[in-house]
Amino acid sequence: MRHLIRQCAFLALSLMVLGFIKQCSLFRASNLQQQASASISRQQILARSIQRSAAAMAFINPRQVVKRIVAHEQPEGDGAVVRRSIGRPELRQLDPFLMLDYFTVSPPAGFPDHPHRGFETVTYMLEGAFTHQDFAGHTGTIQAGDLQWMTAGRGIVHCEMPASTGVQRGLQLWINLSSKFKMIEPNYQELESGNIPVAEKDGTSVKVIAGESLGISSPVYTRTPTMYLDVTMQPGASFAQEISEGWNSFAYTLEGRPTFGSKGTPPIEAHTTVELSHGDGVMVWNDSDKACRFVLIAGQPLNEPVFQHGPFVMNTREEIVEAIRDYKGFRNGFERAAHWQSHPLDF
Ligand code: FJE
Ligand code: FE
Repeated sequence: MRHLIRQCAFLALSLMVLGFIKQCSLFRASNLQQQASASISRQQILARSIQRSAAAMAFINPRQVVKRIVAHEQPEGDGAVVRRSIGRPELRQLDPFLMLDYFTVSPPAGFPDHPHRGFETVTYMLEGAFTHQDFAGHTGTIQAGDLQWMTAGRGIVHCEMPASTGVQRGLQLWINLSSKFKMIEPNYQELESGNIPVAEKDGTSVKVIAGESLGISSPVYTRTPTMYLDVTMQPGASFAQEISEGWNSFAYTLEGRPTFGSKGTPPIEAHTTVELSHGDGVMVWNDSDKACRFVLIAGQPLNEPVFQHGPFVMNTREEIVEAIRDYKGFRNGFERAAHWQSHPLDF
């Protein structure tokens, strides 16, 4: 009898121990399962964040919008109309940029004979055609999509006029030259539309006027390191553009409503200048249902004093006085201004 009781107690104890062991293993299994599912979701989170950073946060320090200013129409030249981006009172200059004008000109309006010294003018046609003539016998016509990159250096006298009837439109950017290049010989770089490289990716098309975008480089030589892109984005497209740290940058919107800097910030209407903060690049989205177009411009600041008197841009007041004296006295780069006048155009 005592033997039977001992056997039953042993059996009960064994069952209890077995149960306990089973519970322990179950606990361990479920704990392992939890750990496994935790480690999978951590991996997934990591993968998702890598994807996100590649698509939307391509930069360590993405540039953001610090200023947005609408460019209203104003008279300029002889009967021309411009929307001034850089160069207006709220955006006096953005080193090395002195001016960006979106010009609309119909004959007989235009920009008749006038001088330049100390900087570069970059004329990019959007619609129609423009002819220039200078005092050194250099003439040419640029059509929609063509570019003229003119280094005025020590002196140019020229005219810039419509080359046909009706409305002609374009952009003219003024880029300052460093003191060591202000008095160099004048130079022209002219690119027909077909010679401006185009980069395309996922609904974004970039005409690379200067610098590099999406692995494509422009052949234009920039004395003042400059990036100049003409960007068109289809609805839903996003675009990541690297911009050298320390360079100043801005965009000028032509069509549609692009979003700059951070997704969800207000889209920018046409004919608005957007000044960007410093950083290693900028993100742009087209979250609207129409294509958008803008120019994105960046340059290495010169960090030099700027003295400007109309079309003369130097470092000191004395140099400006000298430029005016040289121009009026046909000296020091302006010799050929003595016997030159542009010819009227016939079309
Ligand atoms: C000007 C000095 C200038 N915006 N946009 C003084 F050089 C000019 C001038 C231009 C200009 C030319 C073109 Cl093609 C396009 C421009 C200024 O030529 F208008 C003033 N008042
Ligand atoms: Fe000019």
